[in-house]
Amino acid sequence: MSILAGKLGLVFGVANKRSIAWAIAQAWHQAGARLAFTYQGERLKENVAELAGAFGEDTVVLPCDVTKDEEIAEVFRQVGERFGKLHLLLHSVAFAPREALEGEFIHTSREAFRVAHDVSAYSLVALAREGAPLMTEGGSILAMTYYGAEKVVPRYNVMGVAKAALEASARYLAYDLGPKKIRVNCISAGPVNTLAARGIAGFAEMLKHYEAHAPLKRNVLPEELGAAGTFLASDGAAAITGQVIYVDSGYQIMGM
Ligand code: NAD
Ligand code: 0WE
Repeated sequence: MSILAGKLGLVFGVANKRSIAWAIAQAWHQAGARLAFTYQGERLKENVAELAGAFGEDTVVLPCDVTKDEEIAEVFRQVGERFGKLHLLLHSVAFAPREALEGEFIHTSREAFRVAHDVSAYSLVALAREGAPLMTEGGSILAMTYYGAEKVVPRYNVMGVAKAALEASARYLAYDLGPKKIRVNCISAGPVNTLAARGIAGFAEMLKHYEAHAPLKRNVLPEELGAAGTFLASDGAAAITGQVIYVDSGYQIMGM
């Protein structure tokens, strides 16, 4: 079932094979999309090039630190040159300085707040603005978020505030880009053991907490994020925009 046949996509946020971006990229690829990838810095170049190579040796792989306007501009210039147009864009990028994810939110420094919002929220606005002109046949922009945007998850701290900004940004972008048939949605994922999650104190307990309390009594699988991402990218979701879709084993519905 090639529901994304003929679609051209650009993926931000692959660090390694455990990245949520990689799970969604694989699903998009299996659904027939042709993809290009970006990586954050030299350190990740080989990793991403090797993974992307699985989709063919000529897969486009470009550097992009999302805090750098010049790098963003260059990515879309290159994608314009190689693809000519674009249908799908995945934003699977987040960062807050480590010290901001420890201890109390009240101690968040001005600089940590700025960095978290720049990398994790503003970047969606920048990527949407630069990507939209290539989405001449309409498109689907997808961003990854987390429940800490709407309820307090101890130690998620400034990332929760940045995710709230990301989700609100997705709604305003959905309004701006709707007339161009470009949809903007978020997937709110339950916890997944990735590079960004590893080393978070208490992460293993969080996985156990979901197993105990989520209606489905289990954690989310990366391929389930891929399947949801494929649906949102497909014409089956043609009338869905500005939404946050929970792929979290049902955890978000619980009050206790
Ligand atoms: P990951 O570490 O594999 O991915 C995070 C990515 O962000 C990396 O590829 C990293 O290179 C990129 N990144 C950070 N700063 C960047 C910058 N300045 N420029 C460009 N890229 C930058 O971890 P992941 O868990 O796959 O995270 C992907 C997304 O999913 C994030 O938005 C995260 O908040 C979200 N999310 C994760 C979980 C989870 O439990 N793992 C749950 C819900 C949502
Ligand atoms: O969005 C995230 C994590 C994003 C993240 C991770 C790190 C670790 C390394 C952002 N910045 C950094 N900075 C670093 O230095 N998640 C949804 C996973 C996550 O992180 C948590 C969680 C969950 C869930 C942190 C505290 C509590 C829960």
